[in-house]
Amino acid sequence: MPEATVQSATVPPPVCDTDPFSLEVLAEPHALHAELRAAGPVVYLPRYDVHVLARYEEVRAALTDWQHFESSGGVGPVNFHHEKSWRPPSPLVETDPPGHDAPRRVLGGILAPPALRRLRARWQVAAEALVDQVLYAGPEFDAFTELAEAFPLRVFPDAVGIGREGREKLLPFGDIGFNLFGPANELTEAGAHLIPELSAWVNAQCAREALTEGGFGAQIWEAADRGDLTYAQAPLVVRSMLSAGVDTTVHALGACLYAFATHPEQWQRLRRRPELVRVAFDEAVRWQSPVQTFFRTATTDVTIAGTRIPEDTKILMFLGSANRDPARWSDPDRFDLSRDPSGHVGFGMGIHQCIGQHVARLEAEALLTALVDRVEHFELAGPPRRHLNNTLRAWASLPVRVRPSGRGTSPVR
Ligand code: 4IA
Repeated sequence: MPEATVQSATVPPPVCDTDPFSLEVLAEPHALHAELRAAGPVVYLPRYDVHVLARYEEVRAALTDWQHFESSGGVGPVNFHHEKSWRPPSPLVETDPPGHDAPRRVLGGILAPPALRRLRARWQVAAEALVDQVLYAGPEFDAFTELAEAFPLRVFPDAVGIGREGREKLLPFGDIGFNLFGPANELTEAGAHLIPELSAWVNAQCAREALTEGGFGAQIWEAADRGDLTYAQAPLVVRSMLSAGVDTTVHALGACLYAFATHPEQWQRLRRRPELVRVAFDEAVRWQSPVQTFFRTATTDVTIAGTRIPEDTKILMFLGSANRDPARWSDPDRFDLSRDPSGHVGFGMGIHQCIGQHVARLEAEALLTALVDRVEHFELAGPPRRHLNNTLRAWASLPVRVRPSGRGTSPVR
């Protein structure tokens, strides 16, 4: 095709000057999302020299087209083809086939629903004990710190098989990692001084000797023994679980608890039909999108809706915006258990779709089921506070007041 034809077939995208990673937008992103969706299917952001996708259809299409929108160039704004990452690239989220296949297959098996079945009863008991303990102390508490943070920290590090010492470093490590999937700004600067210590601790937890027998981590090393992974990949796959598996679940549970504290009628619906817990979790993930954004790199010149995205440049996808696109969802800003939230892109889509989602669902099911039995009514007892992060829609505090049903057991400690 002659060059002139290519040129004339290409339309310049609308330009947006707003910084999506400014603290103001991170605190309240929905107005910008609506503006980007209305502007067009592709918008150019000169500030970061990236094309952005904020509509459901285009976000989904890019997520499922790894051949044109690769992850190997990094899923943040840094282009790994030209600049070094802050850490050795993840063999899962920062690679593509063929390198991606073996780590994906191994971890996918370890975290698949049948493999998780042995955890269900134990996690249910742990959730009931935690909820009983919190309710015993009184009807007002911080549902974010005491439940959404506390529950994953009680069960997930044990399931991976890391030691007891230093677990308080997991959340700050995750926070730093998710900030670094965004641009250098005051949030990345605030965490920079902690990177050496936190990374050294996390890397030490990934060593074979640090992992207890039978846990997810030990199973990854056994896969290396079988030749299903290289010994160089094994610790990095353990690192992926510790990077991606804590903060994400914590803020997704925060999203659930915020949803029910602000939608008491939806809580009543869940209490009448507890089999909706899984729908509730996915609807909360759609509605809040704990992971808001991710980047890809164009492997060739790619044309989306007439706009040319040049080879080797970055594309920014707004998962949180796609999940509230009125062209895909009716009344998208409503948290509603009567809708079918499947098809949301809160866990991504395609070959990189969240590999830990079954673990997250199991944690949510345990915690929400324990609460359904024990709490008749939820409400906010004060203003909830956000925690700002470049990638996560996160919480700092969620004060609630509850009316216990009186069906709990005495606290187990
Ligand atoms: C990794 C997308 C996000 C949840 C994520 C973060 C880190 C890693 C994977 C996924 O380190 O592999």
